[in-house]
Amino acid sequence: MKVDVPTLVEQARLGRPRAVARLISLVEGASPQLREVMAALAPLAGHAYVVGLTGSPGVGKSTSTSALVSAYRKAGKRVAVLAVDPSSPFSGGALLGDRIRMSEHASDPGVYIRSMATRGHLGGLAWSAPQAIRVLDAAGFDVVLVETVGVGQSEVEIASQADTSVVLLAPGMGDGIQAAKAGILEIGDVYVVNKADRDGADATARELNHMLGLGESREPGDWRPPIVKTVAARGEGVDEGVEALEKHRAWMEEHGVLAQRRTARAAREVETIAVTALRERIADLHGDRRLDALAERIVSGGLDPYAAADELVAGLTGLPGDSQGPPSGPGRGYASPA
Ligand SMILES: Nc1nc2c(ncn2[C@@H]2O[C@H](COP(=O)(O)OP(=O)(O)OP(=O)(O)O)[C@@H](O)[C@H]2O)c(=O)[nH]1
Ligand SMILES: [Mg+2]
Repeated sequence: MKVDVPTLVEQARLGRPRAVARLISLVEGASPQLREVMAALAPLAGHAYVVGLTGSPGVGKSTSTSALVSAYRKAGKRVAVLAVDPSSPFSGGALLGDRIRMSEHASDPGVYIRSMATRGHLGGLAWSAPQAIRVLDAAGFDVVLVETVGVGQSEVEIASQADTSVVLLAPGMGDGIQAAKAGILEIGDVYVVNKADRDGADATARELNHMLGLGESREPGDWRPPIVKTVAARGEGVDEGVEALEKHRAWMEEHGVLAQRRTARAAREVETIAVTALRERIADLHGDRRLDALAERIVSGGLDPYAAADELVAGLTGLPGDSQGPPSGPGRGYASPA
């Protein structure tokens, strides 16, 4: 069904949750009208502070998110929560628990909570998360909290979408080692050891501190990620967490890092959209006469496959192909994103 985009955007701007929900559904469903939506949103966005929260399943991300929502609400901010589930093609199901965990905010008009599934989408998380974030940003939320379950690459991906990345760990989950394995130690701007009411929280914090220190080659003025201990279920340590976030934000602003990160994020977004578009065009070529003609020339020995691919890419993009061939041997096709 065709959507009246200007009206929808206007209503979202007024904070109408149904309009916001509708726009995010357009993102989730990769609607053909997204182009129009994004054009309408572009001038409205760029104000929200985007915080990513990631960590192993059950570490306390949703509980912490809910506690952060309370803290920011107390400070008079409008807050949106985007719970991204990279493992599911359906939103809702797996995140039902989150909704219960955050139900205390359900009737607060200053809070918007939404879950989103990304699996099975072209471009996945890298494609859909920034667009959903832009919807929330344009809708006037001061803070957007993005919760992602730590499954492999997704947390590193989500970190690249946020202004500030929070990595959560909990004692007794072997999280320290897992964090090192998953590359999480590279992405945290703030570390939280949650469930500090349990044994081993100090040891986890120490281990983390040690691991973070190992790679240390920081210049004066560089950001040193703080480690905050919390009992999210009781709201303990949450104020310290907010303080760490605000410090990081101030540091980023002071050092031009915020603008840098946002520019890098936009660049990746454009890249993802462009690569997706190219890939679609290339996928459309199966059975295309141009492709068949090139293939016939390869078979007859008149053309090598790299030169043929160059010709194809040049024909699709209007750009000359890369005649250098692939950087790392066969198999790295033109359509694969970086
Ligand atoms: N003891 C203790 N339990 C906590 C604390 N914070 C959260 N929990 C509990 O840990 C469980 C998981 O919390 P969630 O907030 O759902 O964790 P999550 O990281 O969002 O989980 P997924 O979204 O499933 O990955 C719940 O039963 C919480 O009540 C805490 O500080 N201490
Ligand atoms: Mg959760």
